[in-house]
Parts: sequence; structure tokens; C-alpha cells
Amino acid sequence: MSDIGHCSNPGCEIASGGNCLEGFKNLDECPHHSTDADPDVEISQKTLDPNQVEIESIPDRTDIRLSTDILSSGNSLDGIDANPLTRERNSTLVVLAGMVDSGKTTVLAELFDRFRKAPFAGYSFAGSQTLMGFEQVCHLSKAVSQASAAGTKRTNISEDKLLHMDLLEEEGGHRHRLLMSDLSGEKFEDATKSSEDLRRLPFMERADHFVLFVDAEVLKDPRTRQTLANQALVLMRACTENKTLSPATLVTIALSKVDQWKSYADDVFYVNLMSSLQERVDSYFDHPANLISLASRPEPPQEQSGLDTMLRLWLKASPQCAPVIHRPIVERSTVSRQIDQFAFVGGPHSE
Ligand SMILES: Nc1nc2c(ncn2[C@@H]2O[C@H](COP(=O)(O)OP(=O)(O)OP(=O)(O)O)[C@@H](O)[C@H]2O)c(=O)[nH]1
Ligand SMILES: [Mg+2]
Repeated sequence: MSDIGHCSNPGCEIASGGNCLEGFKNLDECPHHSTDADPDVEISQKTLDPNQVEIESIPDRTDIRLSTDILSSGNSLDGIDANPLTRERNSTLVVLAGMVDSGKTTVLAELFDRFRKAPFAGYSFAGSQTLMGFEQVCHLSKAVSQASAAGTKRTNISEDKLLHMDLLEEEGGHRHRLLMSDLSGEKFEDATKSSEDLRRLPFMERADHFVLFVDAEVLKDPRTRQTLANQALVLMRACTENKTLSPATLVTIALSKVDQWKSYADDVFYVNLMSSLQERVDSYFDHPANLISLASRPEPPQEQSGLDTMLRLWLKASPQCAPVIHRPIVERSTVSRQIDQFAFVGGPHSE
């Protein structure tokens, strides 16, 4: 047996002398790594030894490897793919909303990057079924892409994507399951113009958190601010009048790219817009809106702000201790393909 231990992350080659899939140099920091012997290897060795067939001694692996671990491709998920994750554990679904280029995908990339390096905001990374999906949103930020500046690719309008992350509370040890949307801003822009497109926005009814990104760079410019303000107000009004979101959803208004507009707090246009949005939230939702100033990838590079506050907000009311209540992302009645019906079958909590 190798001294290097083993890794529970499928695809990691650390046990066979390769590199840590998560990129940790110090293996003690990797949440998937263990110095114990690999139970898979133990099982096969015992089973192959004809003198030593000890069926009773094979450990119960149901708590170690869940059905979703085996089937996961690591890509981002659609609503149906994500259903098994919501069945296993109470999950917090966050919808990141906002116009094109407002910084939604960058938040996902930067969060993943922070957890890749170290624990963040009082939480440590405890696994993801969408590592490939995260790698894709991070790709342009990395030197390997040879991009001249960090950036993200515009999210494709035809894809309804969710990214998954389990996080472990450093104090208290609770495990949280986060599902975050990566939707194109074009979808939200279309939703401000047509109620048909509003109804087509995915994940909305199930959203625990709805984060409306308002781009500070656009809002500070007198030539573009009025259009953005109209879009934000129309979207919020449409979501409430059409009951697209549940009143129980927690709403955050995130002034993104705030590094580009340091003096926003003194600006009357900004103050009026925020109070109109807050009024709209107060009139429909159970809770008032949270306001956050966000600089997830400041330019020129400097310290990030707001990302930790936003993450804590999402997880504060997360139902990690309660019994698992399966709240599917997509309802069974809306699924027509036979193959997709399997997402609703099996497990102790299947309907
Ligand atoms: N200055 C600054 N730029 C940012 C910040 N966050 C994101 N950006 C930049 O804004 C641009 C758009 O960011 P994205 O995250 O791709 O925007 P998006 O909302 O996902 O856009 P769509 O997918 O088209 O809807 C990128 O070039 C980012 O690098 C920030 O905090 N400060
Ligand atoms: Mg995007």
C-alpha cells in the first residue's frame, strides 16, 4: 500500500503517483485526501485472496460514495440533473440575475478560486459534482488560457446551468449544499420585454435566494444609467406581479463592479433607484432586500469586497440541520421524456 494514502475524488491520480486533482501541494489541505488505505483496494485484495474471503469485513460504503458520485461527469447541471443532489441533502438554490456583463459568472469563478486556495468566509470546500463546470467558468481567468486579462466568457443563452458546491462550516461543522445558477444576462433582458420570456426563466420558483446584479460601471454613466434602472425595476416588478418568485425568497441587490464607482453612495440617482427597488421588494416578499456592494474581480487588481458577505448571507438561513425535504428543481409533471423520469425515482425520499 502506498504511503501517499488515497483520494475519494473520482479521477484523482494521487494514489498512483500523479498530482492532486484539486491542485493542493500539501495533501493535508485537500478535503478529499485521506492517509488511510483505500477501501476499494482493500476490498479487491481481500476478495481476490481465496484463503481469506471475509464478506462481513467489507465496509458499508453507502455513506462514503453516493449514487451521484458514481454518475457525475463533473459538468454543470440542468434542473433535472440536479434533482438527485436536492434529494440527498437540503440544498440552497441561488439564482444570480442581471443584465449582460453585470458580473454574475465572475462571482462563480471567483468563489471557486477562493476555495481552491484556502477556506473562505468561515467555510471550507467539501466537494462538488460540477468541477468541470467550475473549471470552464474559470478558464479565461487562468494563465493557461493565455488571455491578456482575467475575464469570463459570455454565458450561452441556450444553456440553463447550475453549479454545485458543498461547504463545511469551520465552526460548528455543518455541511451546506449550494446550487448556483449561471444564466445568460440576455435571458433577463428578454424577460423585461416579454412575459413569455419571463415565464421561461428557469429555477425561479424554487429559488431560496435571488440576487439582482446592478452594474456600477453602467449605472455611473449618465448615458446608460436610465436604461439599466428601467430594466432592473421592470424585472423586479414583473417577477412580483407574475409571482415568478416565491414571497419566501430572500432578495439581494448587488451593486457589482463597485471598484469602478467609489462615490456611488452620494449619487442621488443611485439612492433613488435602490429605494424604489427596496419598496418593490417590501411590497411582495416576506423579508426586506439586502444591499451588497460587490467587487469580485476589481480592476486594476486589488482586494475583493462583498463576496464573503454574500456567501454568508446565502448560508445563514441554509436548512443544513433539518431532515431532508426533497424539493426538486424541476417538477415531475413538467418532464415528458421517459429517460428524465429516472431523476425522480429511487432513494428514501423519492416521491
Ligand atoms: N472592474 C470589475 N470588472 C468585473 C468585476 N466582476 C466582473 N467584471 C468583469 O465584467 C465582465 C463581465 O463579467 P461576467 O461575469 O462574464 O458577466 P455576466 O453577468 O456573467 O455576463 P453574461 O454571461 O453575458 O450575462 C468581465 O470582463 C469581468 O472580468 C468587478 O468586480 N470589477
Ligand atoms: Mg455569464
